[in-house]
Amino acid sequence: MSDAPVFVITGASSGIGAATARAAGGAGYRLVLAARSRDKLEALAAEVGGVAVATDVMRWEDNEALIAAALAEFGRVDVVWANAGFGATRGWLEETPSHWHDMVLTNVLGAAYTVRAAIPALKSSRGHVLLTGSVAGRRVMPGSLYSCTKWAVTAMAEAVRQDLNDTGIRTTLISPGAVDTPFFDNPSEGRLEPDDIARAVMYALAQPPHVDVNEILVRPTAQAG
Ligand code: NJP
Repeated sequence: MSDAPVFVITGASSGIGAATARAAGGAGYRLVLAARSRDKLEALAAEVGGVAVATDVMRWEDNEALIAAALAEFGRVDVVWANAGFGATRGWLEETPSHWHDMVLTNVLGAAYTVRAAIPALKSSRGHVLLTGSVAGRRVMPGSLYSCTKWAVTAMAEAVRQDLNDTGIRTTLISPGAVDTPFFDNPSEGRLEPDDIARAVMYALAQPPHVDVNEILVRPTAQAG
């Protein structure tokens, strides 16, 4: 039976999460892939291995079921990455209140739920928590409630790190600049590729146990803000 580390990724059906699943699968991790789109997850699992668990991170029960599925399949969890999230048009009058509702619940409460559900298993494995923040969680974007959600994730990473100090669990905030994924409605020149962020994640994971890379902020070489 394999003793390869087990990596749970939310937001794995697309973009940064899917690219990192490919990189981690190639590096030998056993994968647990989570998002709402079961069909995309199953296609990715067929390609890279691992299990697909349809999960809406806004729902606490789904996060519990995700970690339970990982434990049932593999018996342990070594890495959990709260990566699911999405944006909104800037401008305080631009998006519908229900879009705001789901964005805040996904980006903030969903991330907190995913980490919470995983902590008991991570304590056993002396594992690793990853959260996806943003450049927008390091500077204020005009009219951007999305930016506010990512400031909350920046704070969450440090709150979790301090809470789990002395447990052996490491905490890494991955803060991307613009990455060419379905996050954006339109393609554009000059963005990072999802693989660029996957390499940053793999770097943090590859460090020896006494090294905790607390944050990686990656911009395209030309990104003013
Ligand atoms: O975007 P995309 P990215 N429950 O749209 C999932 C942050 N970020 O890879 O549920 C569970 O390809 C969704 O799957 P589905 C960004 O804020 C990005 O760029 O099937 N899953 C999909 O797998 C986010 O935190 C940029 O629709 C839910 C995934 O989330 C992370 O990077 C810059 C869900 C989104 O994949 C990945 O985004 C930056 C839910 N309730 C930060 N709602 C950038 N692209 O430029 C959504 O600074 N998902």
